[in-house]
Amino acid sequence: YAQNPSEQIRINQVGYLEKGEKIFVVSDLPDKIFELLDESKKVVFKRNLEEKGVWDKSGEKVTLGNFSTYSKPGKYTIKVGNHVSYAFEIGNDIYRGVKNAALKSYYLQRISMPIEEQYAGIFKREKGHDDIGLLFHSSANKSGSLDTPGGWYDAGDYGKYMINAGIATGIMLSLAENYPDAFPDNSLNIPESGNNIPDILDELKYEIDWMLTMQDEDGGAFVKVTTLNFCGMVMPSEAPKDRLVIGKSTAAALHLAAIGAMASRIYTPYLPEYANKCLLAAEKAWEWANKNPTKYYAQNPEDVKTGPYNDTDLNEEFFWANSELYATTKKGIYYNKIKSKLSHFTLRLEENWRNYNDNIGYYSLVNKKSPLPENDKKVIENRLVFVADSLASVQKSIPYQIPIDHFVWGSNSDVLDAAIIFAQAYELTKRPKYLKAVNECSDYVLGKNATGYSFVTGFGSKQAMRIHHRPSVADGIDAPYPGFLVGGPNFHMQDKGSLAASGFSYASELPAKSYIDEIPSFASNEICINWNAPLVYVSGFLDHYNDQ
Ligand code: 9MR
Repeated sequence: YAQNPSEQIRINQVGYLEKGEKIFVVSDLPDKIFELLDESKKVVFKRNLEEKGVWDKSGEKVTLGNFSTYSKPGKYTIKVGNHVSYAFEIGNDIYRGVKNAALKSYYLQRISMPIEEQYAGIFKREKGHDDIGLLFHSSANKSGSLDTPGGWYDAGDYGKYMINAGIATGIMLSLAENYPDAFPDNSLNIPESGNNIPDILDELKYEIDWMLTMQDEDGGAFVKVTTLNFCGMVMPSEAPKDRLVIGKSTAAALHLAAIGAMASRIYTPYLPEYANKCLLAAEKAWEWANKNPTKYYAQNPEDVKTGPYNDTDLNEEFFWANSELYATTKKGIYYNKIKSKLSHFTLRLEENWRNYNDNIGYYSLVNKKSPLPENDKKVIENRLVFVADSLASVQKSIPYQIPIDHFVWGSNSDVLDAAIIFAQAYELTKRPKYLKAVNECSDYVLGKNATGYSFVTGFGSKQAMRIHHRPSVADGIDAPYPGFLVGGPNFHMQDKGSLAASGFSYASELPAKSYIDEIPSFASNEICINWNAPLVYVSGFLDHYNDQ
């Protein structure tokens, strides 16, 4: 055999579920068959590889292997010619570790409390920012100061942004509502574990509590809390404290309205008073947004250089807020605003913070607990299944078996956001093909992709290691913080300049390979709360259905 594991066999490096789909990709090898070897190197399965031709997005000649019918748990490698893959597992708890780490990563991003060794092990760190008595930027049009503690750092930077907070918590609240058993109390080892509330709701509450502090007295919501510029690669406790409350926008208010409404519904059984508070905040934010429907945060003010999350098309945000408020209150005023749009469900790829929030609204409307009349649910269901089917046919046509072939900033999360549509279609129809489709998307981020990396830190044989994440860089520990999904291939490569300044360049500029595991690559190797959210969803979903 070749001495080292082969980079040309692209597998899910964590492993495959016993009854699940088991597909891998071979890049640029002429061989026509593959063998599955058990731990003693005995051949236990042998099949032909399927030729897929050359993929223009990666420039590779691709063949596909499928050993789905083999299901015996254990540790295996795949052999093609004299190439042998990394070792991987077949088992039913493949996603347990991934899902727990993916959600636990949010604890590590908490802003206003020390991250303690008993919960974080070697990733313990000092408290970052109190965010008490922060001044307003002129764009917020407000005097005085604001206490706005808590929440999660957005990404590799130390900002907190309402828009991204909304989409990230929205996706995970949706999981928590559909699969209340996915992260029960005591599953995560976070400070609130043991309080009789599912750990996922404890973790999300840390962010929602912060979002509530961003509401102005008139119901509107401020846009973000950041310094004027991004800071250097220092620990949170060393980072500048002169943060400002910046902007006030319709989009921020609508994200607060949607999340407040979801939270009110989902926390009612555990924290009824809190649920009430969330609903009041949501209704106030909604009223403000309807009175001020075009207060866009269209771009950063000139002196502000942090993330803009700018959006001037708020149709999705209005739909989302209306849907959640309807699902929570059943009121006709909200129903009237959504009823003509029930058949509009679609996947707008790219930038879930801008484009995917109405999708969450549809998920809330169509789920079992939703008060929407059955005939209306049917309208959404038909459309959702139609979209899932079209994505599934795209997936079949792409050699790596993913439903997208457009790779922009955060593309890894686009794959997983699409996977959530398959998950929803599975929930509605129980057709196995959708479960398989989710599986294959998940394989992609764990190594079955054109870069050969597992894009989830802490998981897989060839993991993303040098992530653009200030604490991971500054903490002096080789390993990055675990459980994070990096942005992934991004053919726009907006960070070429920063990379060049540090002596790096992308090894390939082909779209599916435009990724580099180096710290300065903020456009392909950063982590972000809105990208991890669909990872939490998809791994939570697959773990829930691990023996189907
Ligand atoms: O995810 C965001 C991407 O869609 C935008 O194109 C990009 C540039 O505006 O910003 C990304 O979000 C970053 C945010 O602005 C600041 N925190 C880190 C985010 C992930 O890179």
